[in-house]
Amino acid sequence: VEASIPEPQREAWKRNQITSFTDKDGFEKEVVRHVETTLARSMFNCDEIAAYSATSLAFRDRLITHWNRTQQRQTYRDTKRVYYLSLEFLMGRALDNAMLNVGLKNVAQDGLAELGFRIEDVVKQEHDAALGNGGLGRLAACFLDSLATLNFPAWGYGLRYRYGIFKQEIIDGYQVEVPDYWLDFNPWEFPRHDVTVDIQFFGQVNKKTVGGKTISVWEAGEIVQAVAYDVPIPGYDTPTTNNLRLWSSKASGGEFDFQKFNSGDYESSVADQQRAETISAVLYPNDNLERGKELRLKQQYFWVAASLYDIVRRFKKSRRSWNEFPDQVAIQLNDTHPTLAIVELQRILVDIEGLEWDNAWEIVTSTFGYTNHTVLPEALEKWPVGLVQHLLPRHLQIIYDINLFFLQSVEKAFPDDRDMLRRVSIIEESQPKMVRMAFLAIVGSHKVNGVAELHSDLIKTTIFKDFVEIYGPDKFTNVTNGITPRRWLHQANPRLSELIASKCGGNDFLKDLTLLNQLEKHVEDKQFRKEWAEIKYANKVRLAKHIKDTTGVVVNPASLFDVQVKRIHEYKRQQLNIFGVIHRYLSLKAMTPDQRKKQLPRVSIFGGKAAPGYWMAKQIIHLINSVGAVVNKDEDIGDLLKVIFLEDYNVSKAEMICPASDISEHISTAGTEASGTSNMKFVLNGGLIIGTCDGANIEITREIGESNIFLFGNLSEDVEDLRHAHTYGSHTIDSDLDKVFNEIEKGTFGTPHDFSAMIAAVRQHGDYYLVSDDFHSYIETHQLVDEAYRNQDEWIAKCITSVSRMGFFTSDRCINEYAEEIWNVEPLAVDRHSIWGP
Ligand code: H53
Repeated sequence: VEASIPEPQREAWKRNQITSFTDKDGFEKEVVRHVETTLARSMFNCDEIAAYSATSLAFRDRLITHWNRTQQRQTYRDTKRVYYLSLEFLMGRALDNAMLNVGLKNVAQDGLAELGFRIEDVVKQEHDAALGNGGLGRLAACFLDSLATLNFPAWGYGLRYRYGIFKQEIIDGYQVEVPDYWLDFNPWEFPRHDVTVDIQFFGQVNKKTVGGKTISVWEAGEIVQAVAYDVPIPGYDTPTTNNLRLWSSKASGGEFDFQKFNSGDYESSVADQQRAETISAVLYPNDNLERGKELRLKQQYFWVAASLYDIVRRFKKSRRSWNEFPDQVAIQLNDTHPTLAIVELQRILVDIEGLEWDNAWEIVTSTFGYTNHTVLPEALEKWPVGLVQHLLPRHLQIIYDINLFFLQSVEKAFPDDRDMLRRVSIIEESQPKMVRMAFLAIVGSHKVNGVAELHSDLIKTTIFKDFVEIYGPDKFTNVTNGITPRRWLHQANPRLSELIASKCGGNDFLKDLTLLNQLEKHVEDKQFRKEWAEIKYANKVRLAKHIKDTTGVVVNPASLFDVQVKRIHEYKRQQLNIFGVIHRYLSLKAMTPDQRKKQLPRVSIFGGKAAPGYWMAKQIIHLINSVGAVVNKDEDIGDLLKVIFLEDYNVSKAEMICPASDISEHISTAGTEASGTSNMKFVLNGGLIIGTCDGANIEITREIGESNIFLFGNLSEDVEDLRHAHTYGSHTIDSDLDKVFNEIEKGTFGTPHDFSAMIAAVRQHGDYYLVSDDFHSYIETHQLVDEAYRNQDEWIAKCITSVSRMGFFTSDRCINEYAEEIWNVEPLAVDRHSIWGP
């Protein structure tokens, strides 16, 4: 690296190298400097927000010097890089994570205390970076943490939405959406006004002959500028600080079109600007649902084109031949949202760089990997051919050519199966015709993976079956999801993390999670169990306080806390949970006071957002709140049952909720939840789970043992037959569930009409999600939970044993699997003692 700077200058740069603070005094100096200069305030006018801002700036300065060195090192070594393309990065808060990852939280805590602040209060000032909906976006964030921690040269590419996922308010029991304007003050991003890309839309394609060769030229109808914003991603206990580059849209040619402006057309000039800015204005708030909106397609192309331009520009600096592109670049498609990248790279190589089609296609397919995250039909992306034609005329031509060559090869290999061509065509011959993005992603990638074993098997036998025949099974693989133990244990549950460290030989388990297995030999240790239980209790007290503060309901932390927090969706079956709660309520009501005294007190806690246009999900939220309103004030019941809906579930709330659960619910209809990742978070924090044989629940069971999990319900292989029977046979509803429905219809929980569609979905419309089929097993299993919880000693032993066997579910393991099986990349060794500092 050094040799790239001429001798005389090098000395001056070295002499003046920035040195980051390492102790309390150094930290305090930086905070005061930022308060007084960057924020232009004085110590007499320093509130918690200012303390947060200054602390963040102090850590940001530190990260960015590490960032610079990491980028310099990666450029100099010029090894293969990974690019993770995701429309969502659900990062949550950055400060606490940054302090812990660089190992200076204690320093900051002491420094802030001397300056008059409690670090917990300071950390809470930060607004979540909520650029995602749910599991898919949070997975991307965990992967960034692991990529940096493992020292992989890796970049994330996404969109810098002005509005992240909406804030949820509950008013009269209903969800109300409030915009999430989060960019007021964001010290974690660096605008790069010098890194811009012009992105074209609309227009037409013309043929031109250049040097005897006919090429296609796409004349743009509209140009929008992409501006880069960089977010540093610190690894844990390593100087590696990677980059997350988010693109923001702007009218091209600066603030206004001056020509229009000067000719008096002020309004239209402003309108152009606003139209351009609309592209990155807002995150689409749907999880596992695609609605085919033109602006969404514009977002996808805008982001993909800017990212590829950037990647290609970086590659070209190394002056290698194009055939080396896949040796230098691996691009992972997080779901089908970035699939246009395949088409865009083919366009760059053929139309702009002049490569032959076949040569270009070989490069393209060797570069991309595609991760599928769902089998739900409503979540699989399809775009109307007419829309693609209008917005991206050249891309549609390329898609048709890709499809043509693909279908030709299929026809050759399967000459007797005419229907095969219709089934696998990238273009669905429907009215209107549609581009099937998942098929395009498969054809344009060298590897396709699912996110848990069952899910990866299912895609091979259902939605992608034909492609397994065409390409053979090796193109399809599994990488079971994981979570970063840094955020989800060390940061979210510091006391448990510390207790674990005391039994596992220090903090190394945070980098090698399999070291948790050392806990198992302490399971019988009475004192250890006691401390474990105390920590759980303290975490429950904290959550109880939050519940009191936000809902006014007082819950007893000695109750069993039963938690279901995730996006509200029929397939995730919050309706099953609330019907079960009603069943419990009715059972308690039917008891004598003496019988009631023997019951175990329980708090049912729900949280999660419904997509604004998902009416049924909103009804489910309303039912939960309506049940809570009745149960929580019923004096017969008291502490025996409380029903809570926590407003605005997000990453920072998850960090408080996961450590406080006794049992959490992962109860999707078998075969519908691709993986789930909160199941891992809850178990890692010493909670048990009740769940179906679905997604990663199955592998969690295999790892922690069947006796440490509460499984119930039908299996995925039986779902199809059951659904068929509902529609074509006689469909009888479980009798206990029927009683629950009757009670709702009596008006016990408010106007019955409000909930009639939820009941009809089960009784009249075929019970697609098998709520009735699984109800009995669900109720019975909850009784087993109650019994097990009564024996606290054994319960704690189960929790400890489970945690000790969770090593597999770290996202570090995922990233190593991707690196080896899909990306073929290696970590970059870090020289901590280089003259340039780490
Ligand atoms: O992705 C998670 C899985 C989870 C799955 C989720 C997901 C989304 O959040 C959005 C769209 C989509 O296709 C899938 O539902 O099961 O754990 C990460 O893989």
